[in-house]
Amino acid sequence: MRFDIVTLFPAIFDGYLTQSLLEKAIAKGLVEIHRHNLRDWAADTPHRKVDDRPFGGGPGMLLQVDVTVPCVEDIDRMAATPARKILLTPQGKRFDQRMAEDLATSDRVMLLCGRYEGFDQRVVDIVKPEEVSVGDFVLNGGEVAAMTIIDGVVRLLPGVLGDENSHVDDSFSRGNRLLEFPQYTRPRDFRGHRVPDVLLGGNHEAIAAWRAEQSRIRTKQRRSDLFDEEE
Ligand code: 6GU
Repeated sequence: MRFDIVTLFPAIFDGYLTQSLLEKAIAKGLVEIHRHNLRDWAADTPHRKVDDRPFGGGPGMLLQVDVTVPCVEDIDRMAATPARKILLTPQGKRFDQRMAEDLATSDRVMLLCGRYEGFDQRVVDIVKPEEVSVGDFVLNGGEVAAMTIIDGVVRLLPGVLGDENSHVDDSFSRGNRLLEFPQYTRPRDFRGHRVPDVLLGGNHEAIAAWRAEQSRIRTKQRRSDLFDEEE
């Protein structure tokens, strides 16, 4: 799977791409991540401007359509097939596990990271990206959101995680829309905080029932909205 990231701050991704799981996935050839500095598409003036003030007034600066659209078109031509395009914005559809699972089936995803007040609306009208948000809060730019999406998608690609099934039981995954149950390891007793007896008894049916019940209790207490969600 190939990701193309369009950003004014490619260096934000430096540490992330050289971190263990991503670095290994890249080394194995399971994923390619290409960063593109939007400024490289700026007109060749001394300041290489990529943004301007909004018509009609208002705070902040907008990323310009005549810089962004040619950038997207050029990147699309860098591989055999055009990319599925995602524009990161707090105005977008909320990213969730279902979207991660769907994206993991794509060969190529382009992530457009906004800064300032965002992109000129005509970028959306012309490129027709999916607009995606990672939650109901405001970030300084799309870069951290793009990393969130890459992180959520890459771990679903076959061969990336050590154990092929290790994401099947994850909270929110297809087989499980509830939160995970609590887990314990040694020591059995730490300052009087004891591991629940059922987990030490070796009765696998009882353990499975306890875990299912704990998942239900947690989900009801913390995320009752997940119970109302339809498939
Ligand atoms: Cl995708 N971008 C920005 N700037 N803020 C956000 C976001 C995205 N998702 C939630 N907040």
